[in-house]
Amino acid sequence: MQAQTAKPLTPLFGQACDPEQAAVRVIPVPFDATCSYRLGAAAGPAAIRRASTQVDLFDLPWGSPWQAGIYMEREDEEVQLLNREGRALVEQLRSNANCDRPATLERMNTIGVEVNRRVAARTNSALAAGQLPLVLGGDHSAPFGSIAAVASAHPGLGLLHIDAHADMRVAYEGLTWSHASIIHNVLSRIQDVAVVLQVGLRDLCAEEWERITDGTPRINCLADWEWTRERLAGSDLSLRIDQAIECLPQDVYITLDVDGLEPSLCPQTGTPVPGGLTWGEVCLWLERLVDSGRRIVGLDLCEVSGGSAAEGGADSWDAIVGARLLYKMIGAALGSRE
Ligand SMILES: [Mn+2]
Repeated sequence: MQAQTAKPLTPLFGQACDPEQAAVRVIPVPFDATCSYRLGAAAGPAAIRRASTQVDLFDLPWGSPWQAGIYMEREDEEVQLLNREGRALVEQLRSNANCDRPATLERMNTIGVEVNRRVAARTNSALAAGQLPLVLGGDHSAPFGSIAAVASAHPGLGLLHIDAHADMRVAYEGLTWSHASIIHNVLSRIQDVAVVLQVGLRDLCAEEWERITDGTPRINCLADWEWTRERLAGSDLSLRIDQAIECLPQDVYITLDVDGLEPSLCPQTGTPVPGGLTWGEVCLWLERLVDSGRRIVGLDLCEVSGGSAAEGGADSWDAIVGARLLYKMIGAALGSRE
């Protein structure tokens, strides 16, 4: 008997393309087990896929990025299973005083390693095919494997990190691969990442701030309060961005946690914080980065909530913004490689 063929999925942005010929490979990671507050990011990739059909294919200033071919892979069923198991384990850790904590944390650690391995493998396959890898989270633990793979291919890589949080917690809630630890993990485990520039930060602990400001040239930051002060003072924000990105090398990976933006653009995200970049500002960051001549060699978009809309229901505002942001990011990345 023949295996049942999987249900065809709506192509991203409604445009079917040859998976082998596409310029961009979108890698969905339906994983949010390490989320520390509100779940929903695991459903983000599917929600963005649905909402993307409503995005106009002509974009200013990036033109028609879809023409280069944007292929979104199927979700990895093993990651779906690991997410289900991981969510239940984290629930036990939080609510059940009798659970075997060391064993549960060890299993969570194994789950994180396996998700990283799978995301790295898909990224490496995109890189081998000459395609731009783009991870679509998932919580912010999702792209670690991809950052590692892109950094191996581009040693000396710069990381532009847009986020409300510094994500430098060491094993947050005991979870080594927590969404709140990704930048710590990058800094301590990926030596090929030479520089990190953090933008939008406004919710962090004293230890994280000390580490950011201890003078190491590897960590750079334009925190949200500095950015907001410049905006309110009427400073030339383009110039401010140009100064900030001077620390970045030629090849840049963008890791974008959607909560770096104003909560009005991501109301259902896992850990929303007041303040943040406006829509126009995040677009300006992308434009200035590309105008500076830097090349975007990998990227991810994380923490977009799939919302409560069931399959077939109305798309959430989070997913609509996510789909549009994704198109902008792809436009910028392709524009940087021309
Ligand atoms: Mn984050």
